[in-house]
Amino acid sequence: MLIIMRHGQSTWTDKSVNRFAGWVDIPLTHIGIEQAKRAGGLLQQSNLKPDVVFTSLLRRSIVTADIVLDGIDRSWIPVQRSWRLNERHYGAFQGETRPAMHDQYGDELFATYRRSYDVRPPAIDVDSPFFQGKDPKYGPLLQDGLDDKKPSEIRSECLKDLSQRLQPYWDKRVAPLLVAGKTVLVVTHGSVVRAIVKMLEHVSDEDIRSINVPTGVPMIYDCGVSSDGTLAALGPGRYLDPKAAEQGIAEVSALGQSERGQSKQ
Ligand code: DG2
Repeated sequence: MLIIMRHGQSTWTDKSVNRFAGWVDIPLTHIGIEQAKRAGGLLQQSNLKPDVVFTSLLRRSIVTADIVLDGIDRSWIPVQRSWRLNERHYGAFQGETRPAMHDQYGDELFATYRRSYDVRPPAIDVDSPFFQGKDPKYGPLLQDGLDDKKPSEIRSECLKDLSQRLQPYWDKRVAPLLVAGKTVLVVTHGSVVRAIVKMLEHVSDEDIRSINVPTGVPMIYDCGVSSDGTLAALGPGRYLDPKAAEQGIAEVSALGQSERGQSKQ
């Protein structure tokens, strides 16, 4: 079984701040911490016991996972962290507010940069304080045995780029555990959840544009094995708290409003 969730609310998904984060390593808010505790409670109520947990290298994912596991008394399970589970690199949008970018680029282009499958936001300048080129997280210590990409060189990503850097990690590290019948918890980011939903549910490039992911609500996939021995989802993902998910999805969508109050993703 796969339990997948976006981290709890971060300081930059708080609507009073409302900045694009991408690879900027911002913390959870108090609300985000409460969401993570509630997510732990939901796992407890459903008697879900992860055997292993995966996180990104960003503290909003790591701290959320720690709180969830503490809540179910499973802080001891093995953890695997990877930049491949990081949020999509948001390029030059990192550190900028959503309303300002909406107004600068207009409804269509803003929606395309935010939700399309294959259009990257403009690349971040290497001198930007929000570029991670020198961040030790992405430096020489990083060895995931999948040498196809240098994360320190990434300057912007679309969802397709994210899916391509995620795929080898998913195939080698995550999927085999699910195929072996383990319960796997993945605590990650909105775009990574979208990429995994796209992959498991065969969502089209067009339809993925309309999928938003709430903060801090676990979603479950029952997993099986297809005839060729690979992982197959046995049905669509289901949120453990559909009402909270619905509210969270509406909040994510509303973050994209322009300063003039137009509503477009
Ligand atoms: C958000 C996604 O990612 O922003 O990078 O700012 O899941 O890490 O909070 P997350 C970010 P939107 O694409 O929803 O605007």
